[in-house]
Amino acid sequence: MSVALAKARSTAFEAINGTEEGGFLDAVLNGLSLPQKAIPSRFFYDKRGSELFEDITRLKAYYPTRSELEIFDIRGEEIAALVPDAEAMVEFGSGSSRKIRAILKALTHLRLYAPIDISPEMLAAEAKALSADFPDLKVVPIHADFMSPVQLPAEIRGTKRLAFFPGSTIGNLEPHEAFQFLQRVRDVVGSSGHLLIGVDRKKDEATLVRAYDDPEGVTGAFNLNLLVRANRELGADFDLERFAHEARYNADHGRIEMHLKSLADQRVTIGDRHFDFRADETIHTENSYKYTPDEFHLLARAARFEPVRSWTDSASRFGVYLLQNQG
Ligand code: AVJ
Repeated sequence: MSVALAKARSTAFEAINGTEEGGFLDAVLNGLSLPQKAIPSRFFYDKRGSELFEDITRLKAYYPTRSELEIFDIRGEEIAALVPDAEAMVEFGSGSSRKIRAILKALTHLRLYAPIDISPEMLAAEAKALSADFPDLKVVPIHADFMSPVQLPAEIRGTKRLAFFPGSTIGNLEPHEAFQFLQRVRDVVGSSGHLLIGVDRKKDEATLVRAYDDPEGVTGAFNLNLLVRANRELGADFDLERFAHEARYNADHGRIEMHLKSLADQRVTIGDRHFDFRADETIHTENSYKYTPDEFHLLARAARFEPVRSWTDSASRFGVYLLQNQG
């Protein structure tokens, strides 16, 4: 192994140590070796990527965050009345602080809030900020990868639990992974426990594509930041002038796809590995699946979650679903 590659390997492993799927370097080397080159979307979220995502959520074109917040604001009390016994809320992947605040404001009977997150910094910051604003709420951070089986602390295990998974993050999963994820959530909430989940809906293609290809170019910068990160962390030599952001709707699969498109025939080097690109060849960087209410109900029922009630925003763009474990 070359020195550059050895250094890149250790840096990547330090950055993402503990995740089952391994680090950024392996993901990039393996992903760029596929016939359809790909880099998994979870690597978007370095410091800069997390900031850019926060900017995305405030864009006019990116409706999901605004639509979901509208639902929590208007329907908060109605949601609270449907889960009168819930004592603890377990959030899968924290960092969505505007959403958790909107829902905690309505769910005044909750005693405990347990965010599960892979980032200890994110957990600590969120715990501190929420404890200040909700003094009666006990915050119990759980440091874990929410895609793996999670061991709940005893004080959470002994409560009636409501899981929270906003933001249509489930859309990043392949449908079979989403199904497996829902089964895992059932284990976390226990028998008769609930899940409150936000899921983006299918809609006209123009609205969908605009949300992932905003005129301000923020989503483009978010996508290209993967290459910036690879150059910095892995010593790759991606020429940022010769890749372009692309968002397309794949109607067959019901998903938005993001790609990074090579603007020329070119070769990229990472350590002692080379990757050749033809002009117009792409790196597939994200899937964001969209579900009609019927499709999502079908998926939920298959995973033995019974739909209790669902809501949408005034423009019928986004779905919030309250489900109950039937297992
Ligand atoms: C965080 C996965 C819900 O798919 O809408 C936003 C990520 N990517 N713009 C989404 C994202 C490009 C977002 N999720």
